[in-house]
Amino acid sequence: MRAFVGLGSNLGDREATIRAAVAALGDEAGVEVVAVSTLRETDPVGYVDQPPFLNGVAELETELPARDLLERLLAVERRFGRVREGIPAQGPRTLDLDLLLYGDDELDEPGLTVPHPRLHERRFVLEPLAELAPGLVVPGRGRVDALMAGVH
Ligand code: PH2
Ligand code: MG
Ligand code: MG
Repeated sequence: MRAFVGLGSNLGDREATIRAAVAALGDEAGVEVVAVSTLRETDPVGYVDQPPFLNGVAELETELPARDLLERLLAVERRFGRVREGIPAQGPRTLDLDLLLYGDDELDEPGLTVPHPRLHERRFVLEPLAELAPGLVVPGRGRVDALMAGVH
């Protein structure tokens, strides 16, 4: 299955953390990293009182079910120092790995919503996604390049 993962960091050595996390994902059994977008600096969206992010997207080929892949993403976040306790939901983090797309699947389960519910309105996700796969269709939302044209 083809899957796309959002990459984000706004604490510590952001690029080193993201690069090491992508390598760690590729080391997981049943996960191959097919492509990684350019990493770009972005202003924080939502909870704005935090440092700028480095964002990108990784394209994976995986044999893991979506739930297992999500668990691997969360485990890698923890390994790279992600702390959730005492920090606002959209607040600063050493590493954020978001499951954006899992093939054409549409899933809405506890802790696992695919496509990612805010993907279509976030430029910091759409831009790197468009770099890798402009013609990709986000189920229920349309082509990535068309979505890009619709965000400011
Ligand atoms: N992630 C958030 C909240 N706001 N802003 C930017 N620019 N990049 C992010 O990755 C980001 C954010 C919650 O996951
Ligand atoms: Mg996120
Ligand atoms: Mg996340």
